[in-house]
Amino acid sequence: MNLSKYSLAELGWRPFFLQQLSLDELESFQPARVFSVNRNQLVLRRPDAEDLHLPLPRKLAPLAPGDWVLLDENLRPQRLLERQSLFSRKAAGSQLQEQLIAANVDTALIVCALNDDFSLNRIERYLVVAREAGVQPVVILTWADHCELTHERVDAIRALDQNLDVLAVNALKSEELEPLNAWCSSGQTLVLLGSSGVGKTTLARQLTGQDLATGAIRLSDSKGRHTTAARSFHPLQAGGWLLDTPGMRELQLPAAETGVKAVFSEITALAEDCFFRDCQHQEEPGCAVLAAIESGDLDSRRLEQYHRLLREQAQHAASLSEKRKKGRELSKVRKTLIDKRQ
Ligand SMILES: Nc1nc2c(ncn2[C@@H]2O[C@H](COP(=O)(O)OP(=O)(O)OP(=O)(O)O)[C@@H](O)[C@H]2O)c(=O)[nH]1
Ligand SMILES: [Mg+2]
Ligand SMILES: [Zn+2]
Repeated sequence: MNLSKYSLAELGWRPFFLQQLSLDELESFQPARVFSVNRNQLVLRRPDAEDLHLPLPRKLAPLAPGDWVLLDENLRPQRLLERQSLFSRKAAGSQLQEQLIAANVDTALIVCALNDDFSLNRIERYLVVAREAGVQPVVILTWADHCELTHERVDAIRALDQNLDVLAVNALKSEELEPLNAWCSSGQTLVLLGSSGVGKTTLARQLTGQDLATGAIRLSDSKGRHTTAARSFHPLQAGGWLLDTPGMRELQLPAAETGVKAVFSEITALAEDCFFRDCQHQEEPGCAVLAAIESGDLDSRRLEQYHRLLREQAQHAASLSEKRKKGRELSKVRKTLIDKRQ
């Protein structure tokens, strides 16, 4: 038998989850953490017990890796506990569907390579997703061994947010990753985010000591080949848990107005001084944001990206609320039909 040797606290259990249990649940239910989810199977990890492999429970909302569920005496999942944080993205190729990436994450390692693929716009996009999820971001720049602009690029990211932790590394060298241990201690949950080929699995190999598969990038354009497909947690050598994710060709934002406003906090602060309360910072007179661009205090790239991300998330938020409205109308029609039958 393959018993888990972890305690509840080591699996990431917190008072936040305990507080959600009723007295009855405390007596007869046990918590378990979702360690991986795929199309039809769920793996749950429990303290001092074997992992459970179950079909996806239909009565629970869609589950994400990292979720906590309560099991009844027959080890059937009965309830999903409220999440402390949730990462989602707009599912590729779909207008409406949101794809759950990970729940109850403490730190998001946003990975970007210091090669032709480097992009401040993309880092900002990931930062928005992290802030929206309520998760602390740490930016890791890989391929520092092949880059002559490392210092400039680190400075450019620090200029986005003075409090942001940024680390430039050669991901193949474990000693360069030691500063990351600060976020990896026992009970901590981390997720790796970034495009394909930036070195997420290379980092995961170093931090977990496991032999995970990586893939060579194309030399012509530094693009990866989408080597990682599954999503499941790996134990970190420093004690926590790490979720490696498949590289995303295009991370499309879910509804994320709060995240955008937080990542572009200097624009949010300037907007307080705009003449019009609902100023869109496009061409209005008395716009403090446009004045800051004029005087060189604000980079016009920042404002363009702010507008772009706000627009993108607004489109998704609008289509979601349309979908919910349609859902409500449909359930009203169903109810009327049922009422008529009775
Ligand atoms: N020289 C150098 N090579 C690196 C570095 N980081 C990653 N690589 C190489 O880049 C290639 C791609 O790395 P992976 O770790 O598979 O990338 P990934 O982000 O997991 O890619 P997907 O799974 O496709 O999303 C591998 O050949 C790595 O050895 C680095 O810092 N320096
Ligand atoms: Mg990978
Ligand atoms: Zn304005």
